[in-house]
Amino acid sequence: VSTNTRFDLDEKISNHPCYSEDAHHYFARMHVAVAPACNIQCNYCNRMYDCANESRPGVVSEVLKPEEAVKKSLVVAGEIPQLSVIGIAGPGDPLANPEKTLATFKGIREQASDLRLCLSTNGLKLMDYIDEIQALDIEHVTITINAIDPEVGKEIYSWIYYNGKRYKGLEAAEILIRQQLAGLEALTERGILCKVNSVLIPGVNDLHLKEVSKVVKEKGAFLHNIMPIIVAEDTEFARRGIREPLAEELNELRSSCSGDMKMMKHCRQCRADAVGLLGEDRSEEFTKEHLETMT
Ligand code: CLF
Repeated sequence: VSTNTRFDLDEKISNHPCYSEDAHHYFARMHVAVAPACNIQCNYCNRMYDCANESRPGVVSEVLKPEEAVKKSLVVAGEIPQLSVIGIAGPGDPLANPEKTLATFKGIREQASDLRLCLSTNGLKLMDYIDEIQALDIEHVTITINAIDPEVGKEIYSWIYYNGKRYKGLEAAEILIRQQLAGLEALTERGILCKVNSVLIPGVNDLHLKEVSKVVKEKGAFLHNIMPIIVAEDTEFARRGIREPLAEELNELRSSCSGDMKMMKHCRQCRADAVGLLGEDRSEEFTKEHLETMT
């Protein structure tokens, strides 16, 4: 790694609370929930709550229009000086709502150029938006990759909706995984920092995640975040009797994956409308209703 590249990297992560464990004590992020639709069905999701890809399932975020999200970003940046990152992570998939997601990022880029932009996606539609992501200077992208083997993937995803067609089973998993890995490579080639999230699902992908970690590292991921499944009511995995992993199982897996790629250990599985430092939730202070009285 040349000195310049190292400097660029340090600069990019220095105030991002998820990418730098040190930064998370001092810098805050806000998620704006502008993306309600989704283009895949994961077996850990019941579609009533926030997406478990990145955000905490079991809570319902208040969905905003792009202009409301831009306004909220400006107000909250004024109220919370540590705010450094605006992320879009749901409550569905941001790139299944491309107009809303891109209009929001564009508005923030134009009106608050010092905020970093962060995107979290299942990756199915990433390849269609690589140019836009780069043009908007979105420096951090998270892709949730729960499997790289379609045989494992078909146990996790029940269907995908891709280019106007619904796919199921093995074929769905093959397309999704192919698009995720292609998206990861394309982004890292352009110098966009990528984090991979994987949901640890005991009995489904626990023995496979080491391989996932190895492959995503080869494809350029900067950070791997293995998150424990939260088994929500009325989901396919709840019906199948899948359990949540024990803390020791999670720790053991994270240690066994950590080669020379960084493993994230401070993730707090935020809501799709989280506000504040990681681990503190100030979303209730900045609801639509409150914002109207503030401006
Ligand atoms: Fe949000 Fe995600 Fe960006 Fe962070 S959260 S879109 S990378 S700004 Fe962070 Fe929250 Fe864990 Fe996500 S602690 S759920 S890793």
